[in-house]
Amino acid sequence: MTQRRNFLRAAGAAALGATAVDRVAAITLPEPETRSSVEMAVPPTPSTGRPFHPVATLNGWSLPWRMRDGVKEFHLVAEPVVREFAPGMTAKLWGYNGSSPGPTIEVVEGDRVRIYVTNRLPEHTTVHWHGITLPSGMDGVGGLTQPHIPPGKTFVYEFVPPRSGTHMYHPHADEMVQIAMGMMGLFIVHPKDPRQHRVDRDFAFLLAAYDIEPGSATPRPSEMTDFNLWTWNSRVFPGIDPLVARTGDRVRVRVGNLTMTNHPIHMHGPSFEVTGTDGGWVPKSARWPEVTTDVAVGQMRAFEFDAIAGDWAIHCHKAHHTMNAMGHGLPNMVGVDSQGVAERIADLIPGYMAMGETGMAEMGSMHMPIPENTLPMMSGKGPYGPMEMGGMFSVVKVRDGVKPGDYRDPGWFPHPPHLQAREFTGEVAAPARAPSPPADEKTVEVRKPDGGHGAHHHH
Ligand SMILES: [Cu+2]
Repeated sequence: MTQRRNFLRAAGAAALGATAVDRVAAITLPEPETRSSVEMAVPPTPSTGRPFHPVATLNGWSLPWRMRDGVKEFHLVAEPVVREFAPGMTAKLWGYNGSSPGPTIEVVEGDRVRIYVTNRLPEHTTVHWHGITLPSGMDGVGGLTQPHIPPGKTFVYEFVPPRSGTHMYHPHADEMVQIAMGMMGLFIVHPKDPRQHRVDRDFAFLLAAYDIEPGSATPRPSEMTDFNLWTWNSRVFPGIDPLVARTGDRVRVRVGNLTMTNHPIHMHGPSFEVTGTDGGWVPKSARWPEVTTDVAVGQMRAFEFDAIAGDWAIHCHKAHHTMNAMGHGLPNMVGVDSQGVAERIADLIPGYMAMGETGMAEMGSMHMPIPENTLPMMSGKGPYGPMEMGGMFSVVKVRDGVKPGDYRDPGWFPHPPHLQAREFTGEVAAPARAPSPPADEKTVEVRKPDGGHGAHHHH
């Protein structure tokens, strides 16, 4: 009922707003598609327009379009949404068409694209098409290239993406709030010739960071550096889809960064090559093999590899980005025997528990009381126990028998027993150790900082 009312209100608002732009378009505005499910929906091969191989947006979907007089027409609706970050926690965000990130927009280079944007937010917005070369008046910078889109109004953008690549869209209006609230989406431009840059599987996700106080659901948009939830497509591990492929598949992963810090994305197993940036494709002669690629703020990277059977971790290599909230302000207790202290504090604060004397791994298996709508700091259960991960982490699951177009989780990898680490039960010889210097030769040098460049002397 509510959805129906919202739809009618949206349709009314859209028709009203569009009169300012195009009276004819107002009558036939494409009906906005809405989806709030977190289940990945890979679109079928397109039935209209030029053929392309659709991307798999992790926990996401692609926006359907309508062909009208040879133009691909999309309808984006900027609106408040509810997003499940992982089972056990939902957040009140802003997004597009029912989701954050908004639906992926997929077009082909040379397509004429028309995008209606209806604003159902409580404040004005715009949409910037990040990385796409277009007329500057279509660039979506509020105040600079267009008036802002007021609440309740619809604007229309129209352009022809000249080259294929990995791009994104996001507001260029009150960005600090609107991006911090989850407003973003992927914009993929496919090559005109589908044989060009062809891969078997093409995954895509956006990096987003949120600051949501444990026990609450709305991000604090004024936060500048101290975020506590590190997400891929507004999901955290174990809520992030696995990247499923068949042994030998050529796989592409496209990553865009709309957080306020860089993320070194690291993949276990085969090495990969960065084949594309937000500026286009990297020439073959300029590619090199690596296993980690740093994605800076505002950047996009597409990398490719040949899939090898197994369960391969893929994650941000900043360790605190593979954790959820509550990782904040914990004193470093490694190596500290707090036994006596804990007992004394427990007298004052019932239920007090000392954490982290032997590292933090124990937290992966501890059942601590946590506030409602809050995820454990580290979780994710594997076939051999807790994985002690959260945040920006997933698994590339490669199997021999996966059918083309099948992205369903195949379960855990059945390691051949002789190819898996196991306990050694024989006699363990004394391990080699680095010799430690005799105690009397130990010296401690303390150098006082004397400041600036003058501190460096030549003798
Ligand atoms: Cu990171």
